[in-house]
Amino acid sequence: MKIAIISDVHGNLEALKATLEDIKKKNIEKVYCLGDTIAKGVHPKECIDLIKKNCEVVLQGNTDEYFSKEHNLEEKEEVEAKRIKWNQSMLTKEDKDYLQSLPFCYEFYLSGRLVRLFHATPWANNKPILNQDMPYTKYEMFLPTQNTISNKTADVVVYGHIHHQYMDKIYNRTLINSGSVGNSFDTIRNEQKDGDALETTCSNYVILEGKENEKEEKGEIYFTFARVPYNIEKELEDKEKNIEEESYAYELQNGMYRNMQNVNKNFEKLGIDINKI
Ligand SMILES: [Mn+2]
Repeated sequence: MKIAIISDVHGNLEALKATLEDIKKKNIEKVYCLGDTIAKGVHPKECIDLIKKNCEVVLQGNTDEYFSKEHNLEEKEEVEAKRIKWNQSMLTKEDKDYLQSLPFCYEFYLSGRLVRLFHATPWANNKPILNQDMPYTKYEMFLPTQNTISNKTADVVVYGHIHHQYMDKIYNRTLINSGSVGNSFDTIRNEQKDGDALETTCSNYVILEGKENEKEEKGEIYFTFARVPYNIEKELEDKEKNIEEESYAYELQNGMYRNMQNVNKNFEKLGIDINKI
């Protein structure tokens, strides 16, 4: 059984279409989505429709939850109120109800391993856990919480949210970030050391392969990291509809987060000088 795990489409229709085509070409039986289908890009509705049609499991990301719920806009800062209104203007009531109804977590067995999926962490859908975080922080990603389906410690965790694909082994457990379909970026960028920015700005997803529903017998299991190019300029043709036009185009074209100061703060917390890596 091959399962494609996609995440963080963020309203990028060209990236999603290229990814689904790639999945089809590879004869992958199932597609699971870890959330954040909307926000940032100008095609949230089209992306929701494609996700609904193609994904057997769809989880709720922080932006799915945030932009589909009611807000008291008077309490929000002007820029934020504008952002909420803009994102909501592209969704129907049915879309919003659908996003609100999505589950937090999904679990299944593959070749004798308990695989757990969620958007960001098992305790909240908006906390970034980075590849650079310490092993004891990463270990917490495997632990059960009130949001998980079972109260077991997972063997394999696949999550999204940070838009940065990686795999790590922590105490003989496997932690994978699927990367982002529509808004990929690396968490470390350095103008002198960076190679081809398009390498980063591809759609990223992960393929799991193993024996589905096998709880006991530890058989072969495969993790494949996919990077699929897509037509970035075509996606940006509608960018004047985007209130975040410039920062959005910057992210798609450079594979770099618009607000690197926030990322750098995370590194500072870890005692890492971003200029020295
Ligand atoms: Mn997210």
